[in-house]
Amino acid sequence: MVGGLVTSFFLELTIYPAVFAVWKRVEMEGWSALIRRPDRAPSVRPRLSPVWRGAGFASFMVLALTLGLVWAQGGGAGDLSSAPVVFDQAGNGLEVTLRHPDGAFQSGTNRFGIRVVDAATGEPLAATAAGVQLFMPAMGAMQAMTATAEMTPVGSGEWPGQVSVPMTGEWRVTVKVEGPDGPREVTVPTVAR
Ligand SMILES: [Cu+2]
Repeated sequence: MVGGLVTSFFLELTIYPAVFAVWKRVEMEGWSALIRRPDRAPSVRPRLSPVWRGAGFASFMVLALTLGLVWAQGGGAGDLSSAPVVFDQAGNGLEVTLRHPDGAFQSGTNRFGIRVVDAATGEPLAATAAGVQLFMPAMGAMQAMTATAEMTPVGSGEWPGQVSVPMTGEWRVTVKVEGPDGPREVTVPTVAR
């Protein structure tokens, strides 16, 4: 997502104005404007009034910014399905794959994705709900901690999620699904960096 923001910012500042300039030239002078004619006097060239140039540029910027934002936001499901695998764990008739853009949970806000497959058929599980919870047992004077993720269904057996992890260290991730054969869960140890 950060990458998308940087790229779209770069596009807005460099590529789009250049494309806009070429487009305007072609609109005024036809495609021949793209061919350089050194013999032509520069004063012959018609010029857009500054108002039109400003308006055109402003509308282009708005469009570019909107596209950039949509791209950055929509990054969600798309780039999560190719993100590094944190774990791929079978148990209770399920196979759960958890992906995270950084390859591991971090302390702070995390976006991640899970994919749940029916271990018997190898097909995505037709589950109606999924829950993901991180648990860290009490250690010395420190109380046990729980972090519950917000999951969004996006398709068969796939959910992107978001969770706020209070600290680095060893956590147990429990993935619960409400499948056709009732609730099932898989617990996997992981380390938040
Ligand atoms: Cu702790």
